[in-house]
Amino acid sequence: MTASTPEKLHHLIAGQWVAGRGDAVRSVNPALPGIVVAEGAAATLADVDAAVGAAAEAARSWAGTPMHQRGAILLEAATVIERHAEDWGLELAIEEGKTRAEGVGEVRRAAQILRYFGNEGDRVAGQIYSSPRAGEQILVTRKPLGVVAVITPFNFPIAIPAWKIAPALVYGNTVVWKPASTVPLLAIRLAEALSTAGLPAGVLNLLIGDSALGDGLVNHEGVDAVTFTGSTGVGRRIAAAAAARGVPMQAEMGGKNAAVVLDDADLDLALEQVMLGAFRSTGQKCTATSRLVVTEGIADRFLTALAARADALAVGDPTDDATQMGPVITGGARTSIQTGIDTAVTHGATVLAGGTPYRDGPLAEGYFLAPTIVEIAGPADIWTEELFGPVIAVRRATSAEEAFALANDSEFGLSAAVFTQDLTRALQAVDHIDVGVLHINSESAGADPHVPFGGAKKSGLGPKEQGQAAREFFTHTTTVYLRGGQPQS
Ligand code: UN1
Repeated sequence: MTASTPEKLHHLIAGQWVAGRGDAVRSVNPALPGIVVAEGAAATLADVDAAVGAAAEAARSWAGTPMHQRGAILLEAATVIERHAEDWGLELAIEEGKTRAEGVGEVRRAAQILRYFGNEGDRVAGQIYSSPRAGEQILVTRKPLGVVAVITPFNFPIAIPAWKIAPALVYGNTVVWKPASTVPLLAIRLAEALSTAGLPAGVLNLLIGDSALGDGLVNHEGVDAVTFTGSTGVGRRIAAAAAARGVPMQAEMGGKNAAVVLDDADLDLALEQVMLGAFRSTGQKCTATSRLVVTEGIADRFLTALAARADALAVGDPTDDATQMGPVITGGARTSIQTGIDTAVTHGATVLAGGTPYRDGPLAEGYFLAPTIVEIAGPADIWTEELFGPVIAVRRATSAEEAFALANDSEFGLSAAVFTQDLTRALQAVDHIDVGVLHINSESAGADPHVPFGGAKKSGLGPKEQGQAAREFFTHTTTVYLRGGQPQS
């Protein structure tokens, strides 16, 4: 790609696009870090005040708007997004670093999520219980929470915001959103789509800035709930802040997701899916495959074939259609992931693929890492700590039982993948592997909009996301004991 003029960053407050007055903020192309993608000035704490105030002011009338009308705006925004899938997908690849095909796919996925929630008005809205008293019914109705703070990560710059903002809005909440400061351009695109679709002023506010701005938002007294996806450290800090203020919070955090390949697996399928799970989006998904457990009967054969595929993966500029894996998001991420690999090697890990930094040429200039596979024989940091990059830590197991135990050997429990053709083994995996999302014979990443998404153990806090699970978080219930005006006996 060629250098072009950086996009100018703006914030959306009370329906107005405004320039910031804070520190300079810019996103760069992680494949060619000399190229600035978007730049401007960050929002300030005064902007947080203004945005929360605008969201609070818009809340009553938005909550009073029929859900079908709220949904119609999401459906229209989905159409706008779909229309821009190719150009916004390219921008996403340039700003975030995933391949163009993945970028376009993600933009389409955002549209699909908006469509799912856009149709929520057609679904069941509450419950009715029978009453032990004559002439009475008990209804459970749902109401919005109020102003929701939405804090989103860099790795899905439009899909994750869509899956938080769409349910927040359709259930009648108003939103103040702070995206990761590395991907502001795609945030602006989503906000533009919703504005173009007719979202009233103040219902969605967008503020771009660093984590201090996020802290200001989360701690703002006008915020009624917080939804967050990102690192475990930040998630726990935000959860503590929300708990201290007594407001509901939902945090999707780390993963250290295992793929388990048993002796009886379809090995070609497992190879393909482990590659996708580990290296798509350069391994920067909380659902990525970062651990691999193989049973002894197929271990040598499988690992040799997997290492050959990893070595053959086309790493390069994500806008080049031949590229299969782009860079990681920042130079800091590249350094910390490489340090994680180096530490494992120092402690005795065997490198099966990759492992060493690119020392010259364009891959050394961009934030690239080689697809890396290391084998370990026992406990190691690379087995327990989320690196959020293109790295698989491998262990061998002597039985399916041991393999499932190794899959569970993590404080996280987001997702796992099990490769077997034996139904009994698959059902044992369902019983024994403690995760929020389990894939049998498919990669560990991926999430459909109509089903619950989220982790077990320390991967998440609060209700799950997506589908009907989203309703649990974005609404509260009022139980109504409903009688007519006649005496009951
Ligand atoms: C996916 O697996 O396609 O931050 C989605 C993340 C997750 C979303 C994963 N919250 O990577």
